Amino acid sequence: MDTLDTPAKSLENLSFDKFREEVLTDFRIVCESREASLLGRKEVLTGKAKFGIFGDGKEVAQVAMAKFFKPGDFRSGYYRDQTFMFASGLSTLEQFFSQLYADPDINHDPFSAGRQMNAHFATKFVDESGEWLNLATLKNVSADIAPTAGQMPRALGLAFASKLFRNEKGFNELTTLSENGNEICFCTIGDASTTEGHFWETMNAAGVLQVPLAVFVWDDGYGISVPKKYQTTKASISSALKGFEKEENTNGIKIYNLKGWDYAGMCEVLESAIAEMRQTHIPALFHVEEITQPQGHSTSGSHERYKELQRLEWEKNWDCIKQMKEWILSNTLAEESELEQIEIEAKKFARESKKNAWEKYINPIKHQVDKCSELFKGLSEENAEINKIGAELSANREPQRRDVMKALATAIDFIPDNSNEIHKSELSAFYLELVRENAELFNSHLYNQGPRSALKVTEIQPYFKDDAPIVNGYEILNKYFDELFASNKKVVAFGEDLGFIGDVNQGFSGLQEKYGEQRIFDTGIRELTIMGQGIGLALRGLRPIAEIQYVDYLLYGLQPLSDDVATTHFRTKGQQSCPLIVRTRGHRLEGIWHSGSPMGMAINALRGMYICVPRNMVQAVGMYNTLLRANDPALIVECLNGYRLKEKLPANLIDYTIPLGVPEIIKEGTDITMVTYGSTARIVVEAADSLAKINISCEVVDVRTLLPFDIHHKLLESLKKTNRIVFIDEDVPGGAAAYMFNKVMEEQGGYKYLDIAPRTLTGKAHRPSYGTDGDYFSKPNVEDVVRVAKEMMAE
Ligand SMILES: Cc1ncc(C[n+]2csc(CCOP(=O)(O)OP(=O)(O)O)c2C)c(N)n1
Repeated sequence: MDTLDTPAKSLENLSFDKFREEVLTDFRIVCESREASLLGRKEVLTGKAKFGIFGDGKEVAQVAMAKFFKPGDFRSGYYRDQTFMFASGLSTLEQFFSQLYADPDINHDPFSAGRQMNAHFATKFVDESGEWLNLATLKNVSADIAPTAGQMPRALGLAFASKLFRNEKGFNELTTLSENGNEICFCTIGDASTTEGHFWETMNAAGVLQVPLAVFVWDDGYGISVPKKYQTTKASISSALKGFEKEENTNGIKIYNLKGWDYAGMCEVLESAIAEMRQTHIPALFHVEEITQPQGHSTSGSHERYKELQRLEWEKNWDCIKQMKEWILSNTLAEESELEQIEIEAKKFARESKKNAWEKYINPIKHQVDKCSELFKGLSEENAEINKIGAELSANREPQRRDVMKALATAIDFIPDNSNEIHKSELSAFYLELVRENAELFNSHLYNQGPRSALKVTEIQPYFKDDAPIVNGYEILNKYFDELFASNKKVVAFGEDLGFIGDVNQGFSGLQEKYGEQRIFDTGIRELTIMGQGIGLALRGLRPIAEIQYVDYLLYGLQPLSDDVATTHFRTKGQQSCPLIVRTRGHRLEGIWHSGSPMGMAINALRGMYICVPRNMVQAVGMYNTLLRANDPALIVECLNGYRLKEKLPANLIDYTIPLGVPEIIKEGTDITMVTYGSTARIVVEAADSLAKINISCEVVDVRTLLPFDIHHKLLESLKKTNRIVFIDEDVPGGAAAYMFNKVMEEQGGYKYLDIAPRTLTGKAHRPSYGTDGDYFSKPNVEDVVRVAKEMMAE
């Protein structure tokens, strides 16, 4: 009898009831998630959504994982993690469907405002004014990207931040960003994607650094259609990684093998493994095997094409939800009827969620259609063509914003200018209103737009005392970094040879000793994950300066910059910011791989970052100052041959700022505008000096930043005066000089002020040959500039 139960017994009952409830909640979540996948696929096949990729087959593993994901933790994962998001309370099914429909309303798709394919998740890290939220109390999801394994470098950085927060005393007071570095980064990846170098570089770095990184490999045996025997040595990522495994008295990673259908087994292992990781910061690989993919890879194909019958049969029997159900029944945690009821309810809930999401998506467009119909009414009588456009638009059962815009634009074109003025202007006004609305929905937030925009930083001029010392360029940087690290506690700097010896050009010389190894440190030779470390630290609210030793090696680190950093703000519609500063050095020096200036590559790959090309170190310092007062990410290319050139030391090193997108006239003139930047600036000035002797007056303009570019059209003003213009740099023909040319000619309308053809003078198409002569015959030199100027004057 109940009343006779001992207290111990009722406690046991209580915890049993709680346990049972938890299991059934998990069962409900996995069922709902499965229904979302099944319905999602249908929505694509019937044309309501464009593409779908779903998490069916991974549900049980993900409810298990979500149990140990605590406030403060981070996830860096990929497109299979819908169940994890549902189980963590970070997504509703309705939001999941809103993203599937590409709903651009951020209140509906809170991850990307319709900018990302479905199942690309994110949570909010910064508020509308760009201030970091209290991340230590939130469950945080860094925004997913589609390139497979692209989440790995970022995951390393997010985990690495915990290590710094735990070990650097100066960070102790940043309690809203971390609770003593207790946060784990949960990373997910498909088995085939572990084939990428990103995965290996990350695992190695994690093993070396000892950071709390929990990597879950969802192993369903295929990468789309290619089986893992073609992907991974020994067809097993955990076997292949054996040499990375931590042993007594070594660093390394822990390796666990789990079965994706074994709910109880996974919960048991994860409970202790994750708790241990919070304490020790030892990274771990959870190889979750025997995962299925019931609907195949995505809506783009069917898995019957590449899976054998036997495999398909196996997948049915070992479906994780089927197995979980059997486990619940065999442990008498619920009656079959109870589970069936949950399944029925899950179906209903998923259908309702889908319906709500669709209505929320389509209604605003239908309003636009209705308004069009109203406006067309006044016109259609006199114009059969408009009648037709209106009828077609109204008959469209699933109109898109594009259809509305096309109908409006076509109708406006059809109305003769002299007829029905009122209606034409009403139509045009509505059209323009929608142009603005759509621009905000689809094209905004590439950069910060609010108070933390780098373009809103107030300009403060460098100030030189009368007796300002004249020092080497590297000494300017060295003194600056010293003051910076003393005054801004959130700044950290790292890269190859940056810590102990203070970088290959001594910018950080002596500073590790002063500010400690947590803030200024060496890394392995691994540009990709150096960028990843920078990304993770920046997302978590610190101010990293991550170094690529020479710009020639930027290519190794370019992918995460282009795909991840440059898109962070855009793909989350401003909900995440990644204020990473990438420091590097480049332009002319010696040899094919120490004199590159691939700025065309950089500006094309990195829209979403700013690109600063200072001509000297005083300029560089001002740019660091500007960037550190804002949230936008940037690349700064210092002049490799500028570290030993003498410069005057400003007295207000830590205070002055260089405005981005504002060129500086470094020599005034009236005959030719010479546009340049970086190391070429000195060459052009030298040429201009000698041209002055033969009465050719050149105006030399240093654009200072390539992104943004001359936002106030200063170059146009110069061109209006000279009517001749040449763009000079060291990039290949058609590179950054062509970009500048395009900006001034087309965007600024510079062609109207030309007396002669505009020109570019660039490096050769090949990389520079070695040595002094190699440089002379490969890159623009003083004589080249003089020759071009003379030709232009003779034209
Ligand atoms: C860098 C890159 N290459 C190729 C693709 C195309 N692609 C998308 S998913 C995928 C297979 C990934 O398989 P796996 O890692 O096992 O994950 P699963 O989809 O099976 O969960 C491929 C090749 C991509 N997104 N990114």
